[in-house]
Amino acid sequence: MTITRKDFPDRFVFGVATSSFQIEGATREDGRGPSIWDTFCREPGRILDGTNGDAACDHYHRWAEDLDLIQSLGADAYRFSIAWPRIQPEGRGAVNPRGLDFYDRLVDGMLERGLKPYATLYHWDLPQTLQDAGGWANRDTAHRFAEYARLVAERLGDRVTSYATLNEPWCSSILSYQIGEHAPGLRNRKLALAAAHHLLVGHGEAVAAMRDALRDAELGIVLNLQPTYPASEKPEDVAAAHHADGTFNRWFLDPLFRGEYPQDIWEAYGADVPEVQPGDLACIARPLDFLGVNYYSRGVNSANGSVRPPDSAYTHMGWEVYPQGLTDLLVRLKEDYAAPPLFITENGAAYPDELTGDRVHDPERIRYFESHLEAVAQAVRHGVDVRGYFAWSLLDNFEWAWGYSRRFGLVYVDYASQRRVPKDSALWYQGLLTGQPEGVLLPATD
Ligand code: IFM
Repeated sequence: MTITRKDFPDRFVFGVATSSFQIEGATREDGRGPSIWDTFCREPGRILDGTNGDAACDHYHRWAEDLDLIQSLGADAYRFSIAWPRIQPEGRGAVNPRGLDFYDRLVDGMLERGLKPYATLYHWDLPQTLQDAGGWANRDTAHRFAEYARLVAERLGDRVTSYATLNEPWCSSILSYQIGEHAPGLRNRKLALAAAHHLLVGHGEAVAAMRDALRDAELGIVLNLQPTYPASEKPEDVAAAHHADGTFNRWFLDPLFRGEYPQDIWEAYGADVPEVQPGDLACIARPLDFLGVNYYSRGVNSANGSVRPPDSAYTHMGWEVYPQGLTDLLVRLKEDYAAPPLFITENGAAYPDELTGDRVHDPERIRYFESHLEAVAQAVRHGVDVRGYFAWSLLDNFEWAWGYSRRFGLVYVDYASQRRVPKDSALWYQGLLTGQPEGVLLPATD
């Protein structure tokens, strides 16, 4: 299979994605306040390898070199996130000018290199002071988020024209407040559903605030979506897959694009459902300019729980490689939700990469990217309006509860020296983007 840019529409955007906490480091510099992830990393047993984000990829200091790398890939765009605790160390009120200055420099650096900035406002690094007041389970956090969104829009709006409010609200609610794997590490379904609702209200309020501050910006949200399939045609397996789809996908898609929660799941949640105030659903369902889709794998469900198909390939995360799921998902978003224009805002795979001299050979990752890009192209051929694709991730980075033990980067990071070494997949991506199969990336850094 050889995929080329010609398989995509003319103005299709290709880029790479990262997030603030996973790469920036410098967690105590230039007035940044503590985030819930700084706190969580210090709790014993939370992070597989006992690490934290203090240094991460040191992107806060090496951003220019990292932007050079993105440019040398031939990318059109860079999806990055803004750390709320750099802008408002307390999560409310006073603004930290040095935090805004950092993103000013970063955005200017992108524009100088011909890269279009795609900003995400919240990729999980909530200011700790807001968590001390209940975090997303407290409705006030939604209002604070809209205030922060407006501050960012007012400062960057003359140069950044694309904003996603939230990254993956399923993770920052269910995974964080019910399953306990992510900060703040709680195990309480009622709080998780309150958090999910307040995240969505915060999204809606932020969209309103940014529409007010900016004339022409494109505003959207990024969801992690996982199509679910029944393990067999037995009615109980079909019902299990439908239920899993409801809790994972429809719980977020339905309020955003239909202005209602899915009735079957609402009933299943019983007394744990969130308090929905008058006007909330209209606020959540405000029209958007795009939906960002993060796709990694599918789910297969039976009445006895989730199933791992035995003949499939799996990544280092243990996630099944299933590109057809991406086509199915994109077609469904068009057919069931009449979704706005779509971007694949994340897609990629972790493998246990090894540095051999100056090379990292990662053929499985290349195959993963190729097959998923083919899946996107297939959805486009079905008439789905997909506008862009961002590979996750530019760099190996802090993979949350997995610490630095899982590598998703196109570029290998030697954390001891902070040396960056483009992997074979980076050369492959550069070949796709520039049309020059023998492209030469920036050499490994010292
Ligand atoms: O690294 C994460 C990212 O922060 C959010 N989406 C999934 C990625 C891989 O787990």
